[in-house]
Amino acid sequence: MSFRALVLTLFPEMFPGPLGQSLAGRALARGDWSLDAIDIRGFATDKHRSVDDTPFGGGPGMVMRPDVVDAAVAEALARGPDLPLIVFTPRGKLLTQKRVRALAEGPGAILLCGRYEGIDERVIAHRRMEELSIGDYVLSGGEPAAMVLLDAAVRLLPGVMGAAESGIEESFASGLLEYPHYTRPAVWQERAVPEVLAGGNHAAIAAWRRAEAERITRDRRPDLWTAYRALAEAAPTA
Ligand code: 6GU
Repeated sequence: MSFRALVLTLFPEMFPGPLGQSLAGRALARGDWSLDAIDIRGFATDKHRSVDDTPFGGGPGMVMRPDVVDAAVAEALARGPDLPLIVFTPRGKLLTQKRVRALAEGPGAILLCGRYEGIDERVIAHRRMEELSIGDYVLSGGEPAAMVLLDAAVRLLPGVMGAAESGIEESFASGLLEYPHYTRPAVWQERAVPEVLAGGNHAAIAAWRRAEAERITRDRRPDLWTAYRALAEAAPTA
C-alpha cells in the first residue's frame, strides 16, 4: 500500500502544482504515492454554494462553516478511514522533521487547508484534528503548508530518494545544519575551495565538515545548538 494524500481545499486546481515536478512528481507518476484534491465547495448545500460566513462576535474576514467542512471531512474519511486528519493553521504546533518521518511511515494523511480568517472551532474539536503550522509567518491559506508537508514526507518514502540522496546526512536528523558544499571549478571569482576537501584525507574531511556544521548551527540557530549540546552531554560520541 502506497502513501495516500487526500487534500481538502477550496482551490483543488492548486494541486499537484509543484508536487507534480521533480522528485515528488516522478514518485507520483510511479505510484509511490497518490494525491487527490477534494473541493470543499462541493459540500456546500445552499444555492449560492457558500462555504463561509461572518464571524460571531464581529471582526474582519470570513470563517469557514463547520457543516460544510465536516461534510468534506466525512467524504475524505470514507475514502481513507485509517488516515490521520491534519488541519493547517498558523496557530498549530510547529511541523518538525520528526512528525514528517512518522507520517511518512504511515498510510498517508487527510490534509485540510483553511482559508479566510479560519475554520469554525467546533469542527476542529468535533473531528479531533491535529493542528499544524509550518512557521511563524502568516500564509493566505493552508495549501502551501500542505505542499510543504507532502514534499517533506514523500522524499522519505521507500524508493523515492536515490542512493546518493538518501546517503546524505541531513539537517535536523543529525541535529546540526549542513556543512558547506563545493564543486568545480576549484577556483571561482578568486575564491578557492577549502584545501582540505581536495586532499583526499577522509578523516580530515569529516572533521572539517563536522566543525563547519557546528559553527554554522551555533551562529544561525542557537535553539538547535542548545538542543544538540544537551544531547551530546547526555550521550557523548565525539
Ligand atoms: Cl499551516 N497556515 C497559514 N494560513 N499560515 C501559516 C501556516 C499555516 N503555517 C505558517 N503560517
